Amino acid sequence: MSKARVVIENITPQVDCGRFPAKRVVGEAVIVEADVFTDGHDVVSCVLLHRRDGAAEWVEAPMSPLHNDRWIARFTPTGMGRYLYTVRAWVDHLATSRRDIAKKQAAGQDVSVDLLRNKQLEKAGVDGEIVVQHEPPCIVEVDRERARFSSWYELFPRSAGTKLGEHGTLKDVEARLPYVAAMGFDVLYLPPVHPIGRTHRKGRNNALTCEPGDPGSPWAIGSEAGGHTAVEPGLGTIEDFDRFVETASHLGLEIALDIAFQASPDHPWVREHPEWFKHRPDGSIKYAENPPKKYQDIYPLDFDSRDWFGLWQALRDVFLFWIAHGVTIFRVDNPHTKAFRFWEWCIAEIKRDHPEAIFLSEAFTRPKVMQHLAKAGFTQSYTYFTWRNSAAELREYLTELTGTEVREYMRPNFFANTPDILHEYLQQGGRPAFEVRLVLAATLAASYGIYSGYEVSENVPVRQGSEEYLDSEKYQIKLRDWNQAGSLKELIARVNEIRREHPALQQNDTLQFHATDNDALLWYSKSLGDDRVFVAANTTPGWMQHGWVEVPLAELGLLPGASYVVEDLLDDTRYTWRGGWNYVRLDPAERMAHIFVIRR
Ligand code: Z3D
Repeated sequence: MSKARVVIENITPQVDCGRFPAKRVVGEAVIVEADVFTDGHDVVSCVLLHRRDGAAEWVEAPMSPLHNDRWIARFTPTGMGRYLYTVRAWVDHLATSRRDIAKKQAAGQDVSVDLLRNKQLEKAGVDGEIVVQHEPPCIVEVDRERARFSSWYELFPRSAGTKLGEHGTLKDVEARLPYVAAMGFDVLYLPPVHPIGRTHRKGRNNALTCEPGDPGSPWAIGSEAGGHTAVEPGLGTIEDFDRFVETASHLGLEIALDIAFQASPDHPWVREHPEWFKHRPDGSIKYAENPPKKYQDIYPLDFDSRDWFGLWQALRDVFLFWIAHGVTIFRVDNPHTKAFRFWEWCIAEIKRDHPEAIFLSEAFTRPKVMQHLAKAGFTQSYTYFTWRNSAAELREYLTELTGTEVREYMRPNFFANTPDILHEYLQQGGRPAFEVRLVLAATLAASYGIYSGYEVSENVPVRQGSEEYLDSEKYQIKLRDWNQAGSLKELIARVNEIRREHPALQQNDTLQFHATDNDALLWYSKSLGDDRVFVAANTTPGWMQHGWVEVPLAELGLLPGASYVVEDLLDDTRYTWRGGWNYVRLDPAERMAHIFVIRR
């Protein structure tokens, strides 16, 4: 019980009543708001308290009133790690007395008694008032910049060779690094690089039996050569790996590794830790699944194991092993098929000593499950982007991601394709579809990625109605001509350059869709400070689309009849526009999108 009269409610940002942290990057302000009020007419005062987790003292910042009893203040974390914040408030008797005296004086009333009372209050100060502090404090997890803004390229190292039928090595991938760097990517993501099992090894096109010489799926981890902390001998040695990471970093590329917690029947863990697997009454272990997908070449780990904590620690140590080899970005395979509390523990454990670590959640599952993984600590998340293709679907989905509280904890990473997902839209739309999906991914989301082959518009499915590639690299080595005519590599390089030059594209919070009179066109902008980028995109690769798009003149400080120049950053073309509504024409034969800035 307390006679405190002030109420503090609805602090934002706050995820699940403070159960999980919100997310920010270093140097990004945390703008804190709260409802603060009291009964009657007394004046309330409040301050924001913030501190780095582990620091002894709160830092105090005054809060300012907005409207409707809402207050605001901000702080800017200067380092990575967790920060705590809360709001402290009190009924401010002195401020109340001063306000009332001023009112009475203005009305010509006698204030002599009030002045005496005011003196007493001045002597008592804040100490004389009952201060309320919201408990528990809220948490914000502060990551490095790349957590928010990153451009990913995925390739299979074993396909990096130059001779047909030869297994590419890490040295071969080194030779391809300049190609990836020249396209402007900053994260190079590799599917698992570990030894691949032999038992139940899959053959080409997901065949349940393999032919001699078939390399198997890299996700079928573990053989007599080792498990999650070993390098597939066909790729090289751990020393080769270290050098590869080093060479990549000189080219501005960070390596992201795929961490897939599962085991081929030949994985050392199957023998050394039988208790980490679920055995059926006949002693066998059932293969893994992610319905409707069947992974006949791997065993799932059993998070119900009696030795669950031993398992947790071993999995954590896999991350620590690769961190010791210079990798701090991890794409985590099917995290929704592992215990959520394991992720919460594991990611926190790792970030305590390595706050620079970034975890991308590969979960294409129910929205709540994806969101929970983000709350549990995943830095970035794959999304449904591949399956949102019409303008209306994109508008609705992006509004959910960037315009609701989801944005406080889930950072989307828009992959335009993956080795598992070649969407029908790309299969049927050909090069124009690849062009527009690239521009959309790269301008709608601050983090995006492509899987190699995208730049040469690879679009042949294994069979009609399937999203799997024909002759998928998941089961065989593939050679390609990266210099073929029609490659999108220049467009990709330009788009990545635009992303680097325009801070507006390095965040998602300010995304706005603007009006157009053609439903097949998508017309949107992002802004940050003085930087503002507009995008017009044709979402129907088979058809020319034209129509009128509305420029928010007032927001830009332009008068209704003003004329101004819009410049397409993709090809430096300039157009003179006038007033709010202007005409665009996007013909697949010429271009699928404009990325505009306004020049005055
Ligand atoms: C995906 C992985 C590949 C093949 C399967 C094969 C399996 C194990 C999957 C399991 C998770 C994730 C990966 N979505 O490629 O599946 O497609 O046929 O059974 O080897 O690996 O790790 O992206």
